[in-house]
Formats: sequence, C-alpha cells, structure tokens
Amino acid sequence: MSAIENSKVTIVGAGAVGSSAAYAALIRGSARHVALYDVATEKVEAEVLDLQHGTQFTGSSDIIGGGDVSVAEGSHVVVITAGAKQKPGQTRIELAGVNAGILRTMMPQLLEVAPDAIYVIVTNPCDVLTVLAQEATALPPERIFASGTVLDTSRLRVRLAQRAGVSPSSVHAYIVGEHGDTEFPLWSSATIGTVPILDWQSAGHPPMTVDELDQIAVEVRDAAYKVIQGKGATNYAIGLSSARIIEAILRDEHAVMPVSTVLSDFHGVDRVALSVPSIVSSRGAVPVRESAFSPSELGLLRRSADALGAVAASLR
Ligand code: 6V0
Repeated sequence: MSAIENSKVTIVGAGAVGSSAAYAALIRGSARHVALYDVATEKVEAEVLDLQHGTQFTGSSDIIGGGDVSVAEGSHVVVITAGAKQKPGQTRIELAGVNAGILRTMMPQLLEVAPDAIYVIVTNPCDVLTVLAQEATALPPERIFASGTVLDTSRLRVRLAQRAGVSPSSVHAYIVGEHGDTEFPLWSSATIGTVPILDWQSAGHPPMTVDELDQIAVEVRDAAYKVIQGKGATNYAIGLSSARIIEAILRDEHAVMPVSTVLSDFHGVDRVALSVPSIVSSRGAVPVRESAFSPSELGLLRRSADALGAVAASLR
C-alpha cells in the first residue's frame, strides 16, 4: 500500500455539507491540501477564511478556495456536494433533474483541471447522479462513485452499539442498496464482535428480536428526515463520512466501505449505481463480489436497482 504524497482534495459546494466536509478533513488531516470551490464566490471565500483562521489548531493541512474551478487543479480526489436541496413539494425526480443538469455542466470543467482525480459524489440523489455522471464522462466505474450508504451504515452501527452496550467500531453491519427509501441492512452477515446479531447479549443488554431490528432499520432509513425537520440540513455526520472516504483513497487503505459504484453483473444487477461493500483505495472503489446476501436480501437489492434504474432512465 502506498499513500499519496502531498495529497490534495477539492470539495465542490461550500454549503452545509461541503463546508462540514472541509472542516472534518482539516481536523482529521485527511489530505495535505484542501480546496473548496463554489459558484457563490462571496460565500466560499468567507468559508475558506473562517477555516483558514482555525488552522493554527489543526495539523499540517492547509485550505484554499474560491469561485473559480481552477482551485481544483491537480486534485487527487474531488468530492461533489454542489447542488439543490429538496424543497417542500418538490419530487425526488425533479431534484434529480436539477442536480443532474448541474453535474453535467460541471464534470467537463472539473476533468479539465483534475483529469486524474477520483470523483466522489455526495449530492443527492447520489446513486442516480453517479450512474449519469459515469456514463457522461466514460470514467472507469472505480474512479467515480457515491458516498452511498457510508453515512447510513454509520447511523446503523451507532444505533446498534447503543442498544448492545459496545463501541460502534465493534459492530460489523452494513446498510446497502439505494442511499434513500429502498436501502436495507445486511442482517444475515451482521455481527457484534464475532457474535451473530440476534445472539448478542451482555449485562443490562438483553438479546434483540427480529421486530426490534426491523424497527431500527426504519429509524436509520428515516434518520435524515428527522434531522432535516429539526435543523434544515444534515451536515456533520456526512462531513465526517466524506473525510473518511477521502482518507481511504489518499492513504491507499483498501478499506471495505459501502460506497455506490455503477455495478456490472453484481448478483444480476447491471448499469445501476448501488452501495455494496467495496474496497476503497487509491484506485477508487471496487465492489467485493463475494459479499454474502441471503435470498431475501438479494430480492431487496433488485428492488433498489429497479427503483433507481427507473429514475436514471427518465433522465437519460
Ligand atoms: P446547500 O447548503 O444548499 O449547499 C449547496 C451549495 O452548492 C451551495 O453553496 C451552492 O452555491 C453550490 N452550488 C450550486 N451549484 C453549483 C455549481 N454549479 N458549482 C459549484 N457549486 C454550486 O446544500 P447542502 O450542503 O445542505 O447539501 C448539498 C447536497 O448534499 C444536497 O443535494 C443534499 O441532498 C446532499 N446530501 C447528501 C448526503 C449523502 O449522504 N449523500 C447527505 C446529506 C446531504
């Protein structure tokens, strides 16, 4: 494994998500150089100044940015958070249309200044945008993928950890499929330590039931609605998730993460971007073909694929 020296990440979009991702990347030292780009020049310059003013207290990373795409020049990773947020009354497909248009215009400009970068799409609906952007750019699927269910998986692990009385890092469970309403947990392979999830118990933490796990999956699926209801956006956890993906790439970690790549004959799923456990390294993201799915989980994967395939087809 060889980490990228003098590494540079550009975060596109200096809204709630992009500025939190930049903040997380600076604090964690995810990259040597962090750049922030947004068409809203005044806003991005203010965010960059504010972040710069804190770098006395961070590691050796620095931050630049502005309203010209040239700030992304020479990036090893580009994280895209630019785009519209869902407004009341707006359908998912309408949001996809607006953001697909933004991405179609933006990708050629970014590729001109950062031709060798790995592209990570966070803007929603991130799975649909990934397949459209991969087709438009003809980049190899491993070089353009979405953060997918990395955030949802963190939400699941934190929730299970609270219930089981262990640390989130001791929960081995994944949310896969769409980053959205058809996502689902891979319960058949979920463990706490090495103990199958339904067998786990410890002092003060009785075993979980299938009904309880179903309820937790619904809570995780709907978590974003709850956060958005209360504060208008989700930003900290997705900022940290983005920083973690950036690190896995720049440090060539070969970390297994549920990112969303355009699948090709993955358990019969083709030409749709969906999250499945994937190896993330300086090459990008490659699905782990051997990941175990039970027959009912395969049915759910195909349901997610059909839902996303229909949205993508309406935008081609
Ligand atoms: P926001 O706060 O409205 O910020 C969006 C930013 O994008 C604004 O600053 C815009 O100026 C900028 N922008 C718009 N068009 C362009 C362009 N062409 N070039 C550069 N910048 C542009 O939104 P917020 O940051 O809250 O959310 C951003 C996106 O992330 C939305 O689509 C969310 O739905 C999505 N999220 C995805 C998550 C995931 O897990 N994949 C999680 C949370 C939010």
